[in-house]
Amino acid sequence: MRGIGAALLGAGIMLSGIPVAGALAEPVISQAPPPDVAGVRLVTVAQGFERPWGLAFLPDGSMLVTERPGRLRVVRDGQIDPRPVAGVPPVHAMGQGGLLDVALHPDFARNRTIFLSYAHGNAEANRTRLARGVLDLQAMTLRDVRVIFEVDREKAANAHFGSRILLLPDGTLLLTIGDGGNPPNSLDGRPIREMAQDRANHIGKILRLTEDGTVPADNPFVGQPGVRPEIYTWGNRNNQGIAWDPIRRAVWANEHGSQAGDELNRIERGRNYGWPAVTHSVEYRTGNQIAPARSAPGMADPVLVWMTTTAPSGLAVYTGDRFPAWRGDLFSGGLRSQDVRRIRLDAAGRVVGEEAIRIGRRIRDVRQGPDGFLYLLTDDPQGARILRIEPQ
Ligand SMILES: [Ca+2]
Repeated sequence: MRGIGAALLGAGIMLSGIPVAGALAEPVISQAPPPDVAGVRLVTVAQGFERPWGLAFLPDGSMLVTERPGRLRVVRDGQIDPRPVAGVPPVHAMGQGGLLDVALHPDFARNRTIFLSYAHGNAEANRTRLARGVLDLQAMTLRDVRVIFEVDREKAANAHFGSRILLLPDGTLLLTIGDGGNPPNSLDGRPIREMAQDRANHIGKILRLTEDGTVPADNPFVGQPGVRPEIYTWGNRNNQGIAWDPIRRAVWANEHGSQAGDELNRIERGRNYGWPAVTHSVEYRTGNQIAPARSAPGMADPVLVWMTTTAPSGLAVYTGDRFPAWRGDLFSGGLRSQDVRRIRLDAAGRVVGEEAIRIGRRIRDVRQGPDGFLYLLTDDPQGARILRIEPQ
């Protein structure tokens, strides 16, 4: 393993020292907070949300924001419409649960359809659901709401719902499902996180669904006995950022570790991402080992591991014109680190550098706006806001 700090010190010279083909499985280890991104400033676009979670841009530049207690808000010209959108399904708003992500249908301009992910149920029996509906902005109502998917079983406690939605260019979507949390959280008499290594359930997975919530015929495990056909990848702890990379035609996702060991993964169909059989992270508080190894044959290694916990949430691939030097780089939000990490990738998708834009607020979501700026959704207990990153 190598530290990314060393790679950054020497800029281009040391970058050439990063192994190329043949060493792709070896993750870059981020051991310490990286240097600052220079030449940016932050502009507050709107503020006053209550525990916001997901941000989506409408074609006209206005925005949809989910609030975990169960409200869908509309932001126009920096103003939060005082009326939440009516018709949103009832949610289980407790702990990490509630109304979570929002995403637009690829043909939104014509069909006005959006997707919402959320926790459904109660403290003893809950699960992640996905619904779709037609957004009527004149009436501020969601119509024709249908629950199109729910996790195959209920769990107790209120942790790790996952819940990012990513529309793919082929018209299908990915939905991340968390592992249900660390012990003592359990299911069927065993630690619930072990479900991530069992493909007979949806827990601790990234799922691939059609826009109606059904199974695409070309999913990796279709037809395999005892394996849920919605599964796209498995062994995922809790992905709260996922993004399509149009330059490398790849999917990237960040993932919370337990104590330390947060990950950035390149998501490839049918692969096992290891949790909790292999991990760089350790148990909270005790620091005890979770897994005997950090890597194993047949399991996908992360491309980047954060050993200083960022608690990653929100992920964007920058493709805009406002920051030409950033094109093709990843921007990963940090709840705990209260920053946004710029992860520089080469053309093949290898990590070649990391920098930080320090925000001083918990970052829940990161999106590129239609104007080419980067937007952040903060999860401050009070005064949560949308920030825009602009050149200084
Ligand atoms: Ca992993």
